[in-house]
Amino acid sequence: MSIPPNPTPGLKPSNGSVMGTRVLRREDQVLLTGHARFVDDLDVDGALVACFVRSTQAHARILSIDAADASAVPGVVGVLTSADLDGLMAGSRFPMGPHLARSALAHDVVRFQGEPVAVVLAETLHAASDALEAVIVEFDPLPVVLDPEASLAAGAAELFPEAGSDSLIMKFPAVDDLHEDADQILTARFVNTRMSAVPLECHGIVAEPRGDGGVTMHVSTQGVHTTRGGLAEALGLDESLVDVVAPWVGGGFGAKGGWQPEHVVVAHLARTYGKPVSWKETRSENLVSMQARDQIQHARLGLRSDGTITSLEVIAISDAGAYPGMGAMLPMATRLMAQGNYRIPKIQFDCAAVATNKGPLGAFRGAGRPQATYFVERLIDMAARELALDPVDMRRRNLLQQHELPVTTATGAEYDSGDYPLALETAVERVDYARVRQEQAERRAAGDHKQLGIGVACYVEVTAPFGTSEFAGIEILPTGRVQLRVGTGAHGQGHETTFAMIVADQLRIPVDAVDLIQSDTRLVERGMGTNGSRSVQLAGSATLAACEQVIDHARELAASLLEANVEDIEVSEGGLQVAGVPTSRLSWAALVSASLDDDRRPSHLRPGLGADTDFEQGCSTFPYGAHAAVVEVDTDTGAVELVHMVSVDDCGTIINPTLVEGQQHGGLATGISQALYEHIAYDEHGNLLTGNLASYAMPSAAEFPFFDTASLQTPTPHNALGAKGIGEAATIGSTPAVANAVIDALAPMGITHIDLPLTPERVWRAMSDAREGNISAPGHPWPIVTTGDPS
Ligand code: MCN
Repeated sequence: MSIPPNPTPGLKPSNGSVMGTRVLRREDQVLLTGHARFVDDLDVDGALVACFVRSTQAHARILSIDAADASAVPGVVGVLTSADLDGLMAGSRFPMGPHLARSALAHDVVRFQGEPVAVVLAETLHAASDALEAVIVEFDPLPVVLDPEASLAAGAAELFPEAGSDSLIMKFPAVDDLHEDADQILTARFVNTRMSAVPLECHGIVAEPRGDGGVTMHVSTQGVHTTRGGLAEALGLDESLVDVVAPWVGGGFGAKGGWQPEHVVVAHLARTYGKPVSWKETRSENLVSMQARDQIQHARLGLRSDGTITSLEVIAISDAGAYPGMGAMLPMATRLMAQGNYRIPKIQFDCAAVATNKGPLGAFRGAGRPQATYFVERLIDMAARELALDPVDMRRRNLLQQHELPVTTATGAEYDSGDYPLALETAVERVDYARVRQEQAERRAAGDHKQLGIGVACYVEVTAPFGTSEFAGIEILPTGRVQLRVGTGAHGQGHETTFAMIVADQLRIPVDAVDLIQSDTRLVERGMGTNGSRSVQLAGSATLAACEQVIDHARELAASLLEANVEDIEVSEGGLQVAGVPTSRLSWAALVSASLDDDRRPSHLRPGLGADTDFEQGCSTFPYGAHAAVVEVDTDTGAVELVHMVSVDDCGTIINPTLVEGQQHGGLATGISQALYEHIAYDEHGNLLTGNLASYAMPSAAEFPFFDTASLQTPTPHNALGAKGIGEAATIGSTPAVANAVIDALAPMGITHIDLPLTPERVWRAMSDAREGNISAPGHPWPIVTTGDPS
């Protein structure tokens, strides 16, 4: 197979279009010079400050809350508990029924350490902080549930007795004779770590009461309209009475897609007290509540002796934490992607979500898909070892070929386009696979204390999985500048640049002549925000469609003004012209002013040059890629060093290669970090052990080698841009690639698996055990998932 030397698109396509070129991020000027204003920078006159009293217990009944001393602290305006909030509920994007619903402040029972039980409202942050210390909460501890498998097996209802169960089970119709074609079945259990999204900016809100009983909120959020909908419902208000504005947002990584109970409380207080109220989350508050992943999979892979995969059986158990919502839905995304890039004729995949006394589980970069790729790619490596096949060969034997796409998988994913073998071969070539294997053999033979490991992983993922339509509107102003409004909300991705490029390309104007308006419900009519790597394909396509409508309209106007046929009017640099007659042309500014002039505008045309569109893609898209990692494992200490990381990613047609590479780099850091470093940990009482960045292992750039990235471009047929998403892709393939590399280094010791993260301690323990001949076989019984609604 021939490999393109560097498939990353070049600087400038030959047709002169700005699309696909390395336009520098327009937003960096304001960000790098410190002029961007985040929620914390908003200085609202007379704003009161809210701080939350949080549970010290993981599971307990609240016996009493004594706020007398706290209320007496100078500057304190009030200390409120659930009893003072008229039954205010937090609301949920994914409600799981009345028995599992959450109070905005804990009512009677707390279900995780850090759950808000009271709120202090004060004139200053200092007063509020002092008062927090003076609130005395008396708890009566309840049994703490931290093991979702044990809870599922016992059918426990410790957290939600009224619901009758702490588990939600999603069981699908049985696949007939599932493993009948298998010569052997490989069994394994995987734990996908509990992590935190750790955006640079934590949650924050400033809520200002409006004169009409409504409220305007500045919130650090990825989706202002979703946040408005949720807050309006929780407050019992019509949406017209709620405005949500996101100023600059310092990262979200999927975890700022909705709203927090704290947001609801703050908005309620602003309306009740008739004053602006702000809340700025601390890092430790963020770490107790912004948690994600945490899924256990029990898997059986059916195999023929030649390495052909025949079948897959999985039970995925999501540890949904204290209040199942998003955490109960995520296994469904895992299920959708369970077939990976392979031909697997039969799949039985059932799921359960279990409530435990940990922070409520939410979304985080990849949201359900990394869980799938991790177990699929670990299984393939295990199978290769079992069958004495090279892991790359094992993949080659089972990969779906380009001509087999589009295809609907056994779990219902509709893969649109891709060349999975090309991605794998590109990664293998770039990592210099044969040479690294050779060096590995030499080090093994020499008994080098630093052993080399090489891991590969293929992935396919789903983008635009939650909502396949998006809004965009454009307006050309009399100055010739263009205003673009989109329903998505960038929080680091560079949309100001990307969407401006699409408009610039269509209207043949400079990228700098486009102003992006986003993340403000007062200025943008509707939208579903930024999540699931949906923005470019959906809002970008809506932008393209809006431009086309404006051009159609403007061509009619120009034809009339230039006394030419509409068919002869074409877009030229900065305006429209009669084809082949550059002297007969009108700039966009001239066209707008003519259009606003009743005497010059033909009567059948409306004034102004603008268009609003809702692009409906109607389906998701499926980017793919392959990653390869080379690690050195110190067999004395267990320390792992990542020495080479190759990432080959497809996101369909690329708008801006520099921004795509930025997403690849960020995604890789997240995925590698899950493999090696990050892990939310609790002790046996449900105390969070990783409540700050000294104990939660957040890596910096110093922990990584320079990433070796390449792009493939297989356009999707589902939108005119040909674009799929890239925002999460590199996260998804990198975790299993690195994990496979570490296990590969340790293979001669007989080690077949270590649960993430592969910290020096875990690797060292596995090596010590192996040296003592203690290799653990799958010791966990297959979980029984018997009931549930097949829907
Ligand atoms: N792009 C492109 N061509 C394409 C697709 C994308 O040039 N075919 C480029 C564009 O420049 C676009 C960027 O890649 O600005 C990301 O586009 P897309 O894949 O559509 O993803 P979204 O813009 O919808 O971003 C969401 C995605 C998600 S789900 C998470 S989580 C995540 C991520 O983006 N969170 C981020 N990347 C992040 N980056 C930063 N800095 N901060 C976060 O919180």
